[in-house]
Amino acid sequence: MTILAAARLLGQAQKIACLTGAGVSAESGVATFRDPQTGHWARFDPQQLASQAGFAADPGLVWRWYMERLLGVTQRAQPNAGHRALAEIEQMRPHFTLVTQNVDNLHERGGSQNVIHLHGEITRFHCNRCGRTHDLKEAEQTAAEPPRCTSCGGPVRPSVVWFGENLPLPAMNAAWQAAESCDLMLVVGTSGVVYPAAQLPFVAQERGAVVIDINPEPSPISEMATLYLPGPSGVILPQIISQMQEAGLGE
Ligand code: BJW
Ligand code: ZN
Repeated sequence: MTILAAARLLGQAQKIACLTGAGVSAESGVATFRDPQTGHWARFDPQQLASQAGFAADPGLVWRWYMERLLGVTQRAQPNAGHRALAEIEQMRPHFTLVTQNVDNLHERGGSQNVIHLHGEITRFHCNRCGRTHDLKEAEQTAAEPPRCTSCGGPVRPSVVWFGENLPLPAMNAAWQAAESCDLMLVVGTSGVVYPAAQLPFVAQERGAVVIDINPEPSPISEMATLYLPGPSGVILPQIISQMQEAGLGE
């Protein structure tokens, strides 16, 4: 019943914004951050691995952790049914904006055309001192220490957003615009605890949008959502699409 309600709401909405988090990639074998057993932060200290202070204290440790994750994402993980379903909704509905906190690029590999990356991309690199972007060869990526910048000699780092760092302004602006102007926000696989991204569903709701949350576990967003669909996104999203197609709600 709730699946049908979600299909109807998605089929009727004029402008849809979607916010995704690590949960959408969980079924691709990519670890989330806050799962109490398998999440990154269950085993590692975020301040040590995802902050300027951590990088300054031990650049090699941070570099190796990210490069291991990069290998996992590029060589092992494949987009799952949830990524593919979101790409399909983008094709079915005229105004659909996908905003992700994920750095793994699985949305693009799953067929999504326009993806706004709030927390950067693990496949890109820049100098931590001067900001110059770098393309790295495989040998540089698998080195034990971060490569040095060819312009200033500073350490190169993955182009992801660490705690205490500002989010990329163009992505922030685009995400805020999507949240303020949508009439439906679909939230998928985020714990909704990291700001400013977690603010987006509230921005949408304050402007009168319907909020649908898909997550096996309740979160602050499922509590405020118009519709909460408990379950894995790789199962729930394809079910919604089937209902949209059955009811002729896709066009
Ligand atoms: C499934 C599923 C399935 C599982 N299907 N679902 C106090 C109050 C408020 C804010 C702050 C504060 N103190 C500091 C701040 C600011 C801070 C913040 O929000 N901290 C809070 C944690 C307290 N934010 C920042 O620092 C941000 N910058 C900023 O605010 O700049 C201004 C500023 C400047 C100077 C000083 C202070 C502020 C930057 C945030 C950057 C976040 N970076 C990371 C790492 C990125 C790089 C990397 O990949 O390593 O981003 S942290 C990590 O969390 C990552 C994620 O994008 C982000 C969000 O996590 P997400 O995606 O929600 O994952 P999980 O694991 O939390 O949840 C997964 C969910 O999926 C769960 O709910 C599962 O149930 C679900 N799930 N299987 C569907 N099959
Ligand atoms: Zn530099």
